[in-house]
This record gives sequence, structure tokens and C-alpha cells, in this order.
Amino acid sequence: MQIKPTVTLTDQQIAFYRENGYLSIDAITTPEEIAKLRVVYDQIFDRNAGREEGNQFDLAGTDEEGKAAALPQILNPRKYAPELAATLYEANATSIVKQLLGAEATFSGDHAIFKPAGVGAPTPWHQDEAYWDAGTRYNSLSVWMPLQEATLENGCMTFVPGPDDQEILPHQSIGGDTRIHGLEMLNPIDESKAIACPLPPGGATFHNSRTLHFTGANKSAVPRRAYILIFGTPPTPRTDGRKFPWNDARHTARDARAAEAAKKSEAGETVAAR
Ligand SMILES: O=C(O)CCC(=O)C(=O)O
Repeated sequence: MQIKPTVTLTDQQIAFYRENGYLSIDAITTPEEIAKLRVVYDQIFDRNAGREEGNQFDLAGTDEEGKAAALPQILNPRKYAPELAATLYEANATSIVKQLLGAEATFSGDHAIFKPAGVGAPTPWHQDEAYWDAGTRYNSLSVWMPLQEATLENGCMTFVPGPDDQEILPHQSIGGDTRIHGLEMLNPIDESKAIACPLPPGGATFHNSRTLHFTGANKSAVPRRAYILIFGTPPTPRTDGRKFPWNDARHTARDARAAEAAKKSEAGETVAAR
């Protein structure tokens, strides 16, 4: 059954997003849905879902086996917990994104970032597009929803307002360590313009793939959970020779696990085909 959206942005909210590259709203789903999603979310982190195929890893660390992750992330979490899909959250996110990006915008992926209580590392200043393919033109945004209150103390989203056509600035792996998947801006940014967006559970922020953003360390006594949906209009090739050397420089444990898993699945397929 199709879930009907319950939230519509005002013209002022749309204008705010266009001008600033981000937007914050107090409710995108219900407390009941948040309670259900939290159970499923915690289960996939507890059982290390996706680790073997490189989809669960430490975003802010070197990600060795047996080492506690400072900033665990799962890519494509709905693959491991189908209950994360077909929610009121997604129905509202989809209809709001169409207001912001146009009717042709569709869902393009999800991820989950968990900041463990007391030790969860910051997610350094970055632009999402810096992680993606340099040769592609995107018109994309992320919807970020916390599954508990998001505060300055536990790592709420913080943005530097900016237009959605700004350039991607130089990035590097965190601390210049190319074993780390997470990226950070190479040069310091002017943090005096930064706006923090604390949210109640089930609130949401929307940010363009070029908007600068950051979340602080989790200094609180409870985990900080964020479930993020990415949307975009169909990407097109770029012809301006843009390069993201920081992505070519990376060699992570996560990539090694993904390559190993792909090899195993290829071998399995070959055996099955005989
Ligand atoms: O949840 C976080 O710590 C960071 C989220 C983020 O960078 C994003 O959604 O693009």
C-alpha cells in the first residue's frame, strides 16, 4: 500500500533552501515510526550487517578487524533491514524532495551513521559530492533524520549556508590518512558562518550535495543515530575534466573487503553456472 505524505513545504521554506543549500523541519515522521525504526537500526549495527561486503565500516578510522569503530556507517542499510523502506519518512522525504529538486527527482540510496555514546567521532566538514564520481553532474540532496534528539552535545547537523551551484573544494582523507574512508576539507573553512540544527527525534534536515556540513563528536551518554536518504534527478556526464584526486588516493580496508566479497560471489556464480 502506498503511504500518503503528510508534510508539504511552504514557499518560504523552498526559498530558504534555494538560498542557503539546507533546510530544517521539526517533523518528517511520527514518534511511533521512529520507535520501530530504532529497533531495526540497532539490530543491523549490533549484528555487523554488511561488514563482509564492505558496506559496514568505520567512517573515521582505519577500520581494522577487532578494533572498535569511532564512527560506524552502513551503506544501503535497507538491503539488511527491508523494514527501513516504505515508511512515512520516505513518503514525506520523496514528496518534499520533489518540491525542492523537481518532479523527476527519485530515491538514489540510503545510509546510516551511528555515533557511539561518549566516543563517537566528529564527521568533519565536507561536501557530499566530494565522495562521488568527479566526471558526473549531480542535482542531488540528502535527507538526514535522527532517531533520537539531535543536539550540539551528541552531534547534530551543522551547515555553512551557500548556493547549490558552489564548487567542490579540495578534500583529503581524514587526517591525511588514506586508509580512512571519511573525507575532510583540505583547508580550514570560515566557521563563523556555521548554523547548527538541533532536532527532535523524527525531525529532518535537507542539504544539497555541495553544501558544507559537519557533525560534532558524541559527548553524551546515549548513542546518536542518523538515517539518511539520498535523492537526485538523473545525473549527466561532465565535460570539464573535473578531478577528485582524494578518492583515487584512498586504499581502505572497506574496499579490500568489498573486492574480496565480489571475487567470492563471482567464483560462486562460475561454479553454479558449470
Ligand atoms: O550523521 C553524520 O554524522 C554526518 C551526516 C552527513 O555527513 C550526511 O548525511 O551527508
